[in-house]
Amino acid sequence: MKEFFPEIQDRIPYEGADSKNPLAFKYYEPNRMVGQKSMEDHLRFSVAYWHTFKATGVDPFGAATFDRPWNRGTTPMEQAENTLRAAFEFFQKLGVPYYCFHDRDLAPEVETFAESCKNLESMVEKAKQLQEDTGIKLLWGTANLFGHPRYSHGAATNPDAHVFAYAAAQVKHAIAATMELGGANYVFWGGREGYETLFNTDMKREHEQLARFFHMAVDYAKQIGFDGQFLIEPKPKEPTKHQYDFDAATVLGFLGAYDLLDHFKLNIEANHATLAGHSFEHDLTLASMNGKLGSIDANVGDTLLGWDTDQFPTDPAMCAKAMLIVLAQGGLGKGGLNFDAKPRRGSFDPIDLFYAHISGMDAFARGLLAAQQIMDDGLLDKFIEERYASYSGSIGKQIMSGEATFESLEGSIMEKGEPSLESGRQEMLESIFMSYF
Ligand code: XLS
Ligand code: CA
Ligand code: CA
Repeated sequence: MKEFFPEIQDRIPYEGADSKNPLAFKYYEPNRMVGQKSMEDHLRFSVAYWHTFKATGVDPFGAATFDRPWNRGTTPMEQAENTLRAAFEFFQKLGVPYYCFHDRDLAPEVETFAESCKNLESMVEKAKQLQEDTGIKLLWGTANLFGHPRYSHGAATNPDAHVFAYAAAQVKHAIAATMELGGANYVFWGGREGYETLFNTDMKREHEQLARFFHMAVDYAKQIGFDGQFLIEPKPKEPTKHQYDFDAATVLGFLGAYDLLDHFKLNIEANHATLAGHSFEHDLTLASMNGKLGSIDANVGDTLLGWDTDQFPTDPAMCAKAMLIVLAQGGLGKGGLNFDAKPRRGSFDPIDLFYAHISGMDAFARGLLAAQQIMDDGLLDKFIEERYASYSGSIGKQIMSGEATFESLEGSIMEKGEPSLESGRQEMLESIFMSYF
């Protein structure tokens, strides 16, 4: 069978930290035990079908640059089949256990809805066979509800109920496809669910429509017995000026308000957290502390650019901060680290996809090793514990148990007077963190 990555003969090897070979792992050693689990089980890496196989390198100023031989077939379905073969060759050679897709990445959308569904079913059948042959699994599936012009004004939040219905029909098939492939999760990213101007938008109504859509998805999953985890992926802007799923806190508030909290967790993307004006670790913590960190889109933005650049992560310190949160919650469960990332437009060769993923995997493997060490040593945790120690003392206990009142606290302040001040020791803690690299 024709190979699409002939430069890579075998699986990418692990060569250790001293290696200078860009086609080898320096830190990612899938079977190495870190704490109680192997690296592979901690990190659960996944490749994003859309960026890695379907992105073309087109930007607002210029044409496609990416050389992707699998996208050169004669018919759209032939291209889809070649892409699937290239994808599984890539997953195996790279050594990743998972992948993710949108319905329209896997199978082309054509003239009629019925035909598009047939294409998807046929591609799912082929993907299922390749999953069985290789042991590679689906981390999550999703539906593309933003690319086609019909979704210009949103999908579930569209002012036209006909478009809502179209989106519902499409998601029905995307969930079924995900289930057929044993997908561990199903993702809802807000696409164009947001607005450009309130002159033409009824925001309350659109929120209610979105909630109805999610309830229907929950009902459908129950009906067909899909037991994967539903995930919502927050993003503050782009493509719309104001996306409804702005950040982790906004999404959790929305789910609570519409009685949906029990059915969803969050898929936190690094680049989306920073676009919302947060750090990656802020949104991870917000999700995790609410028991809602389900999965991660592992990428990074550019500090000099204010949009979703979806670059590969290369900073082990950022990855360590993320992995500290993941370790503290006992792992990602059904979730994983999905590289929702693409090489720059000028990195157009197929082999650039290997360089990019290898460095992203190494950054997270290095981050995991540091995070485990930091956790085992316990210095940072101990500092935080001691910082809040007064809440285990008498006043603190009364405050947190609900026993204290404004009046009782006034009494205690009359007696005790001014509190003594403690340094937050930020620079000391930063220096401890840095010592693990
Ligand atoms: C876009 C999102 C998208 C989701 C899947 O910004 O990251 O790719 O992850 O629809
Ligand atoms: Ca994403
Ligand atoms: Ca993104």
